[in-house]
Amino acid sequence: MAAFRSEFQPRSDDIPLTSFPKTGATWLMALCHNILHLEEDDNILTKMKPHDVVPALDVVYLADQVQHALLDSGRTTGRLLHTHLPYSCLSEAVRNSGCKFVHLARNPKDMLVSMWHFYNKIVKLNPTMPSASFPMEGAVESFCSGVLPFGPFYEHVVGYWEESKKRPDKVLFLKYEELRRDPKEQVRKLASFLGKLFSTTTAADGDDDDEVVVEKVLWRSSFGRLKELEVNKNGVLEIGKVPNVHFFRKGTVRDWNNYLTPQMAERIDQLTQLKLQGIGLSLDDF
Ligand code: PAP
Repeated sequence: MAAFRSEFQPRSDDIPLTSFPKTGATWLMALCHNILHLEEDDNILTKMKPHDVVPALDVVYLADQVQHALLDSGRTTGRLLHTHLPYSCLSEAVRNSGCKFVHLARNPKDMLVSMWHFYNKIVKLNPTMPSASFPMEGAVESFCSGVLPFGPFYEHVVGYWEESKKRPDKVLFLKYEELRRDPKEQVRKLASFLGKLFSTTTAADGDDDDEVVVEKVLWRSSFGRLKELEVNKNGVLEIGKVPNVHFFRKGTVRDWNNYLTPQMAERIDQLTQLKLQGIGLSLDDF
């Protein structure tokens, strides 16, 4: 992380996408890419996983040798980049860059269940890690104690929320559940924030109807479509070599209901209420 903070030089037209782990970065990356590059016939997301199209700054700067080449992905302007770092940990250069940030938040119970599945899969891949699975009781305990990768969760989400209130023209705060509930409206909001006016955009097939364009963005970014692509069924991440398939599990809301006991859910809900009290932010799952 130190290398990212000291070496990364942002450009003012970079677009950092930010999220706590397992809150839907894959979806956000695909949506932003498809909004900005809808005119391109050759949709790169059919050949590369979203995380390889939108480089993760945390990972690029973690590699033994910083892989600067990955940062450009062939684009000199409007680079989509991603980080899991909390806002307070970003360098002054990034915070003062004038970049537009898009943050995606998610209900903490669904995030935790997603993370629990992911880490249990990763543990099985790594022979140096203990083979025992990571129990849910331990995951809930870690979450409530604020001990998670890039954690604690609430301070992370509140940091971006507060920045979005201070600088709404520069920080857009989206929620996974709202994207699920009202995808067209949320995509329009995202596109407008990114400066892409659909009414004047012409999709590759020449159809410039706003509704059709929004549907095309949503379809190209959809869980069902991405999950079935060969690259996501069989490929691995460029850095880290994690199988892409592990980033497409279920893609739903309230899956926590299948994994958390009522006591676990209650404990997290109480903490959420306490931590988000009085700041105008809810992370409801509807
Ligand atoms: P990351 O933090 O490792 O980058 P991230 O993409 O943020 O992962 O989160 C993965 C979650 O997003 C998974 O949720 P689940 O475990 O509850 O299923 C994954 O299924 C979900 N996801 C991935 N792609 C999409 C998509 N296109 N639409 C909706 N959800 C998606």
